[in-house]
Amino acid sequence: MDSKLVVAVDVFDCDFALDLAREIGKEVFALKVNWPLLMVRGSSIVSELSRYARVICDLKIADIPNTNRLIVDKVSGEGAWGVISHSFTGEDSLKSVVEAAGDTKVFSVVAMSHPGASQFIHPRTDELIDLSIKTGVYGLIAPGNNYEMLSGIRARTNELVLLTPGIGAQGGTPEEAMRHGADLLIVGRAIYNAEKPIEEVRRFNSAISQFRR
Ligand code: 3DU
Repeated sequence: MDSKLVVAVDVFDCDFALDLAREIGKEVFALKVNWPLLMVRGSSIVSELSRYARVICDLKIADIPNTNRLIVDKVSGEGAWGVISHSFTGEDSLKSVVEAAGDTKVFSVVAMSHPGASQFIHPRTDELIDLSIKTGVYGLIAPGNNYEMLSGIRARTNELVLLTPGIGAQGGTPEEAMRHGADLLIVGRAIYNAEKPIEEVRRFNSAISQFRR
C-alpha cells in the first residue's frame, strides 16, 4: 500500500484502537501511538497494533541518555517501526535514542504545531535540525499547519523524512502540507472520530496521492 498517511490513535479504549487498526491498517503507511494507549495497555499495545500496520511510538522522549535507552529498548523490543524523540535535550540525549533504536526509525521534534511552540522551540528550530542531522535521525517532526515553518525545515534538509502533524483538527490541509514539503502526514481526530474512518482514510489518501518528491 503506497499511502503517506500516519493515523494517530489517541484513545484510551484498546478495543476501539484494535478494531480501527483492523479496519484501516492495510490502507495507511503507519499507526501512531501516544501516551493514552500506552498508559492504559502498556507497551504490548505496540506489538498488538503491529499485526495490522507499522507502528510509530510518539513518546517525545526528553530525558537523560540512560532513561532514553531504557524507553527505546522497550518499544523497539515490541516491534515499533519508529519512535519520536525531542531534540532540545541536546546531543548526548538524542544520540542515545538513535543508538538504542537500531533498525527502529527515529524522528526528532524540531518544531511543533501549537502556538506555544513559538516561545522556546521555534527560535531554535534551525539548530535543532542541524543537531538532528548530525546525530543521524531518520526524520523530523514538522508542523503541517504552519506552512512557512514547514517549508523552512524542508529547505534545510532534503534527505530527512518530514513527518507532519497538524492536519485536519489543527487546521492544516493535506494538499498544502504536501506542497510545502511534507513526506508523511499525521492525522488523528479527523479520522478516529469520523463515523466511517475508512472513508476518511481513503479521502486523505486520494488527496495526497498525486504528490511526489
Ligand atoms: O490533531 P490530531 O488529532 O490530528 O492529532 C495529531 C497528533 O500528532 C497527536 O497525536 C499529537 O500528539 C501529535 N503531534 C502534534 O499534533 C503536533 C506536534 O507538533 C507533534 C505531535
